[in-house]
Amino acid sequence: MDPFRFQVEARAGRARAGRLSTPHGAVETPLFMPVGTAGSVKGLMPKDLKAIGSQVLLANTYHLLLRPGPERVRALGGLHGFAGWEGPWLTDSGGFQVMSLGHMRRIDEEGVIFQSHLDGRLIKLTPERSIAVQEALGADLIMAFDECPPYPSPREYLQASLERTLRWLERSLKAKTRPDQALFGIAQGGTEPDLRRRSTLETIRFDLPGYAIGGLAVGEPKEAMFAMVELSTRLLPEDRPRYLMGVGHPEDLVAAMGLGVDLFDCVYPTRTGRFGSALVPEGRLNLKNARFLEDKRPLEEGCDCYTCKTFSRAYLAHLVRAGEMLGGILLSLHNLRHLHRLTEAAREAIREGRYGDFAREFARRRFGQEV
Ligand code: PRF
Ligand code: ZN
Repeated sequence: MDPFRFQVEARAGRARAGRLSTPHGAVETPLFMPVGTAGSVKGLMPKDLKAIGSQVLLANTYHLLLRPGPERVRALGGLHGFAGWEGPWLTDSGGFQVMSLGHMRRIDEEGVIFQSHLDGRLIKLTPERSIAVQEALGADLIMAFDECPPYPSPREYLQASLERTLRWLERSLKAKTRPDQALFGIAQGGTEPDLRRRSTLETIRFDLPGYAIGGLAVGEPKEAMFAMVELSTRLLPEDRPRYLMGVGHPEDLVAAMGLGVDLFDCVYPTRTGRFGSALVPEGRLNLKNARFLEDKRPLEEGCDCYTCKTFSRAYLAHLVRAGEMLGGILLSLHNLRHLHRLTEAAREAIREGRYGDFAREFARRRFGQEV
C-alpha cells in the first residue's frame, strides 16, 4: 500500500475534502499546518496542539541546519523522537528562508551560498544538501529545493528562476533515498500567468505525491495571488494534494479552499498572537486596545479553546500590557484553534455539499455591516 495515499472523499464545486496518509498517521484536508520553525511551535506544547486539532507540524531545514544541526536531530530520533510530536511533520526545503532571513551571498546553478543569521558563517545549500538534511530530520513530507523570487521581479528573472527551480526539482528527486518520505514539487512563476502555467505543467510531469503553489503571498496584490491560485488548481492533478505555501489569513483560506487548495501553513496565527492579537469571526482584536481592559467576555463567544473557556479579554489584555509570556501563549493557542475550527467547518460543509453557503456565511460575519 502506498504510505502516502491521498483520497478526495467529497467535493463541493471545486472545494475538496480528502484524506492524506503518512507513516505517522492519516490527516484530513483541507488542513492548516502550524509552523514550528525550529522544531517548536512557539509557546505551545505538542499535547496542547493535539488537543486543538493540529495534525501536521511544519519545521524549517534552514533553522535546523544551522542549529542544532541535522546529524544531531537524526541521532536523537529525527523530528518525531526529538521534538515530542509523533504525528506527521513537514519540512520546508530552506531556499525560501535563506531569502527572507539569511544574508544571501550568491545564487547560481549549483545552489545558494548564504551567511548564517546566527553566527555569520558561510553555508551552502544545494538541492542535494537540502534533501540530505531533510532525510536526517526525518519529516514525512519534504519539499523540493526551490527559489522563491521576491515581488516584484523582472519577467526575465522569473523565467530563468523557474527553469532553474525545475532543474533543482530533478536534482532533489535524484538525491532522495528514503521511501518513507514524500517529496512535494513546488511551482513558481510569480504572477505572470504564462510562466505560472509553464512552471506548473513542467512540475506535474514529475508525477509527484503532492504539489505546492510557491512564490505567492510575497507582497503581490491579492487579485494577482488568487488569479495564480485559480490557474494552478485548474492545472494540478485532481488526485494529489495541493499546498499553498505561506498563506494563513482566514479570508484567504476560505477563498483558496473554494478553489481546491488542500494544505496551508503560515506563521500568522502564532506571530499575531505573540504580538497581542486574537482572530475572531469578525476579524482581529488588538488586545492592547484600552477598550478590553474591563471586558469580561471571552475572546470569541462559543470558542471551545482553553483560553476562551478560562480567561476574559480583560485578563488577556492585562497579560499583553504587562508583557507576560502567558499572553502570547494563550493568544497563539486560541488563534490556532480558530483556524483549525475554520478548516474543520469547511470540511464538514464540503462533505454536505454546501461550501458556497459556508463561504457566504463566513463573508457575512467577516465583512457584513449593520445598516
Ligand atoms: N517556497 C518554499 N517555501 C515557501 C514559499 C516558496 O515559494 C513560500 C511562498 N509564500 C512560503 N514558503 N520553499
Ligand atoms: Zn478560543
